[in-house]
Amino acid sequence: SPSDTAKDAAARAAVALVQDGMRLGLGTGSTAVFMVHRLAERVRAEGLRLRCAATSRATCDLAGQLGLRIEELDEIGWLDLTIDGADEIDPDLNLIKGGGGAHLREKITAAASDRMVVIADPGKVVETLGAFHLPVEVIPFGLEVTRVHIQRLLDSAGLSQRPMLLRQRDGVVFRTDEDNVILDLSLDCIGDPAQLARGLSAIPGVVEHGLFLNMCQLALIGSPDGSVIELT
Ligand code: DER
Repeated sequence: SPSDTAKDAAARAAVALVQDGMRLGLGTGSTAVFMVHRLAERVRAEGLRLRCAATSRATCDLAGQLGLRIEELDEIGWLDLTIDGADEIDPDLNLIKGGGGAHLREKITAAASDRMVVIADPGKVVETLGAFHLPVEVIPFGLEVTRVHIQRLLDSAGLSQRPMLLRQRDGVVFRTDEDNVILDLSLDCIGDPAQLARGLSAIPGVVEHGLFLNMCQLALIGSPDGSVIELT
């Protein structure tokens, strides 16, 4: 499909940045799947020696099946580059991530990297963050209390009475790799992402939110015709 062509083009452009001996963070999601396949092709073709940390069990399993050497982040210690997808990318390269439910490990991994490169199709590029729901990973204990705290925060930010849905998958409550749950906040438009990020992080039951601010240095946006635009 045109979207797959765009994702694969972005994935190939990111994989072209990988150098022998690099320590890599491997992202999660459908665009990251293209990236892992293209990376495995390069490793097989060129005998690249890489150390890779996965941002989810799903990515770990896929990478392992494709013959990539996967290690725990703590075994590697620090990464040269993390390549990951995004749900929204604004002009400052601030992101909403978490559509695939992996944003906690993704943020830890990106924060353990010298560089974060995002790969995406054109539909992810927005003027203002918020049209995509904002995922918030929450400890199940005290979930309803946490909801109250989040609602009060949103009220204070002029974002009151917005849906806050407990994410389901296949009819049951979705659980993250850490066995937490996710509240998806429908905010439409986030005027001050930094303020919202600070407020969410201060709520006791909140583990991590999907706002990735000042973390991405380059976004590779693939097109259905196979070309790639670089946003920096
Ligand atoms: O869950 C995530 O953060 C994913 O990276 C997501 O944001 C992008 O997934 P996609 O490449 O399938 O759109």
